[in-house]
Amino acid sequence: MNTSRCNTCGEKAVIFMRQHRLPLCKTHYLEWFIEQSERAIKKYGMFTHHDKILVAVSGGKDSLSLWDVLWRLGYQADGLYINLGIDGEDHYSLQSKNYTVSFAAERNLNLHIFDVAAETGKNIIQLYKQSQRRKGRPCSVCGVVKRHIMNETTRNYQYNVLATGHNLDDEAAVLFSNTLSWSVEYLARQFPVLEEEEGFARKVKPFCRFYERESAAYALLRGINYIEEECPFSDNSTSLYYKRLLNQLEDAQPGTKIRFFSNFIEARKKGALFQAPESEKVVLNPCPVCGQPTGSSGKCYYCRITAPTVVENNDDFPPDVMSFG
Ligand code: Q46
Ligand code: ZN
Ligand code: ZN
Repeated sequence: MNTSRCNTCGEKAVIFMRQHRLPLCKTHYLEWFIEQSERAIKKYGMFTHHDKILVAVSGGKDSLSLWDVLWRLGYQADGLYINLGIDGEDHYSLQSKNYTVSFAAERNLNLHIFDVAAETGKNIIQLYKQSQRRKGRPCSVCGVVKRHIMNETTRNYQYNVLATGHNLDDEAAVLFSNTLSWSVEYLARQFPVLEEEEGFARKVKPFCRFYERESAAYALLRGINYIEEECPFSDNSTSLYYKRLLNQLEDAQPGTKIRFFSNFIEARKKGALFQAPESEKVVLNPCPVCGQPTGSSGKCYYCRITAPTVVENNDDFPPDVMSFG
């Protein structure tokens, strides 16, 4: 097989996807990427052209590519950018916001901007310091805050569904982590679609079958300007470590990641795998402050960490391993 020539037209290939044994030129890669996105949306019944979709956008390649693809496919997709206020040397939040705002303006798309510091009085680092979880990185607090805001915005503005740009590398790393610890409750919830339930909006991940390099190639070839730097706190994270391990396996055996994830999803679809026992299911109550569902008997964790006083109890702190972070 000539891997340097496009499989469709014979022109010079710009990408070779080893797991599919598929070389493609720029034109046919962009077409292939959009077709595959549409296929995943239909395969899992994610949404239709009648639905109002909210895309969580971070300014990175995955979420902006997702928004671009949905826009090109004619879906009604608005964006939500959450300004976390992470402004170290690289001005990460400022830069990522600028990329997102320019992207939306160029395409005349609607963008909601939620500014954490303006809304709660503190940026994500300050909320983290106040939360008593001062060791390590602010990611667990950040995950709670982002999930809360995404859910609230989806519901308050009556979007039918929240779409996130998680790719196969993200999903495989989460699956790997949850499998290593046999976190049955989280394994039972990992799927490309999470249906609406008890105050939680419907969530979908249309890019869950794309390798990270595929969404990066799409953004690059499409000419999307995105923030290339990762959040400064993502360095040395466990998820990055698992991604590196999975990449080593993938190098040795192309297709490992897609098989690992797809075979799990197929088994989940048959309903045979990882049903969390009824006795272990978390009972959810509405938070007395914001009304969102919480496993706690009082205020939800978001309301406690965004309150001006220090959090007293971290017993029900959600772990990092949840799919939507
Ligand atoms: S934004 Fe937030 Fe991530 Fe940065 S602080 Fe951690 S969780 S790494 S996706
Ligand atoms: Zn071609
Ligand atoms: Zn609350």
